[in-house]
Amino acid sequence: MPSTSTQTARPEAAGIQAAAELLAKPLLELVFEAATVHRQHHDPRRVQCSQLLSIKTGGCSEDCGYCSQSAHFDTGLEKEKLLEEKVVLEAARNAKAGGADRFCMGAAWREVREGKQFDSVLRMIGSVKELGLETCATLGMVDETQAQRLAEAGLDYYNHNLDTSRSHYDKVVTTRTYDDRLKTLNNVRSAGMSICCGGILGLGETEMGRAELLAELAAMDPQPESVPINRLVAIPGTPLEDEGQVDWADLVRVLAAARILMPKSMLRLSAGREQLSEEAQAMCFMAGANSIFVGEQLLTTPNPEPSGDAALLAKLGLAPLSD
Ligand code: SAM
Ligand code: DTB
Ligand code: SF4
Repeated sequence: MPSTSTQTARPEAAGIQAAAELLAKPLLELVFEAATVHRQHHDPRRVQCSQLLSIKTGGCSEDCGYCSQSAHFDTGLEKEKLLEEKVVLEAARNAKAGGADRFCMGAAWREVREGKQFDSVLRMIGSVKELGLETCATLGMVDETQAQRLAEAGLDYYNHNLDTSRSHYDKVVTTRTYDDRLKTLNNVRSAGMSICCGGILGLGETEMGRAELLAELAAMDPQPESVPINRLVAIPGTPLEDEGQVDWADLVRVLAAARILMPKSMLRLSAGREQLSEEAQAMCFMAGANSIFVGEQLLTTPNPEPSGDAALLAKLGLAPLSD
């Protein structure tokens, strides 16, 4: 399909069908296939470790139905100002000391606006980079100029998730469109940054919806360098507070299919690890996950204890990239 854009190529029906067929395979056959692909493209004993920090929490004008930080829902979260640069730098230093190789700064913004706050974020990125960490930010929508400024400040990755399928999107978010998301991803790519883009399982989507999301991610050219697969952390007060937990086997299925469809991408077993057993996490790594969030906190919700993660990786014979 000819396209002038690197990011907005729509998945062909065949791509969706291929993803659906993978998801329908017997679980262990699928995991074996994914593990084989994983070994052709990655060192299966290495795990990339990112640490998150919410640099601007709460009060967001978007209505993402899963999010603790949307101003549309009463989740009990206190709205905070942008953190001071020295606080962010201290957190990045601690993340590095704890074994993270990438530091990801998240802001509850609908979009970036030029001004003092953005200038401050640009300085944060520069200082984190100087510590010798990879840098990542997730700040909502960005235009071409803003993406360029982020790249010039030293930003390696921009996280902007598609979250779910195009067909399910407006059941989850009404304040922006799927094409808005793709536009930002395009701007990020044009500025030469790497893309971190994935989704959330447990938003009331069907299995076909998961296939659509996977096909949408896999159709990006080039494919995202980093693909986070989040398991919904149900937040009281949000429209999705009563969604049942995604079964671990379905999470493994999606990770395995993602590994086969995006062989070179780093695949992150992302939010939702707190509620996953060690055995289930082991299966996720077997299926090709090779990246996690480390540290006690994600953005506004807890993550597994660092000591427990270190013990789990050691038990499985895995090592952080920074080792
Ligand atoms: N405001 C920016 C945006 O939406 O792009 C950046 C921050 S936002 C919190 C980053 C991503 O976190 C979302 O796209 C979503 O995939 C993920 N996320 C947010 N709340 C979540 C939850 N309760 N469970 C799982 N993932 C979640
Ligand atoms: C991503 O895919 N997951 C991260 C990161 N990108 C920014 C965020 C997870 C947030 C989980 C809910 C919370 O802690 O607020
Ligand atoms: Fe705002 Fe991002 Fe949360 Fe949506 S996911 S409400 S854009 S912080």
